[in-house]
Order: sequence, then structure tokens, then C-alpha cells
Amino acid sequence: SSDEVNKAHLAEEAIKKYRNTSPTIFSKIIDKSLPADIIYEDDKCLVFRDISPQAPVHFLVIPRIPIPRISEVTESDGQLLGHLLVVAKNTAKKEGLVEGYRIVINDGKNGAQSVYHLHIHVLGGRQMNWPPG
Ligand code: DGP
Repeated sequence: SSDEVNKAHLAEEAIKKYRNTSPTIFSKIIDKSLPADIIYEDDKCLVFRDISPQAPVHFLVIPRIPIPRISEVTESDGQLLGHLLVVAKNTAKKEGLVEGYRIVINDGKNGAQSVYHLHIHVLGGRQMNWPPG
């Protein structure tokens, strides 16, 4: 269908756009050369537990394509970004976070980003505070 063709074109565009991105530690988690506690994966993304958990439940949702950071995304990434959020919500439910949770994306220096492969943090299992530090 034209919808499938459109999806394929968007995927091809995203791969081209980010093809010069340097690999990070998350590339090794994706290709399974570095072990991680993976709790969900599909053709577009991976979900695994953070190595340094900041809450009783703390996992990361990452795209398979190496988008470096949220500030570099464009409209053509929209479908993928939407998918990552839906996966974050589905995994939060599977993890039993019925009382709520926090979703965070750190960007760049002021956002305290340390790994330049886009990731959505999901934290739960305790009361979160506002404002964040
Ligand atoms: P950020 O500061 O937003 O870039 O978060 C990066 C997160 O990635 C940080 O909470 C720790 C986590 N992390 C870094 N290296 C590894 C790793 O090798 N394995 C796992 N599971 N998590 C990692």
C-alpha cells in the first residue's frame, strides 16, 4: 500500500540522516556485544534496565537507529518517536507502575546527557519530586 511505501521512505531517510553518527555504548547493547537486561525489543527499538538505577524501576527506551539526541530530530522522525513513547507506556504498565511514573529525555550539556544515542528514561516505584535537580 502507499502507506507501507511511505513508511519505507521515512525509514530510509532516517538511516541516511544519521549514518555519520559515532557509535556509543548503546550500539553494543543493540548488537548484543555488550550484555544488558533487555525487557522488550522490536524492529524499531529496545528497552533495557539502566545500569545505575535512580528509582526502584528505571529503564531506557532507545531507537535502533543511532539518533544522537532529541535536539537533532526532525518531522520525519515523528512516527518513530511516537512509537518509543507508546513502548515506554506499555513497558511501564508491564513493570507494574500503576501509581504513575516519570519520563525524561536529557539533551546535551545543560540537560546532563552522557550517552549520545537518544534514550527515554522511565522511572517509577517511588514518589518523584518537582522541580527535578
Ligand atoms: P543520560 O545521562 O540521560 O545520557 O543517561 C545515560 C544513562 O545510561 C545513565 O542513566 C546510565 C545508563 N548507562 C550508561 N551506560 C550503560 C550501560 O552500559 N548499560 C546500561 N544498562 N545502562 C547504561
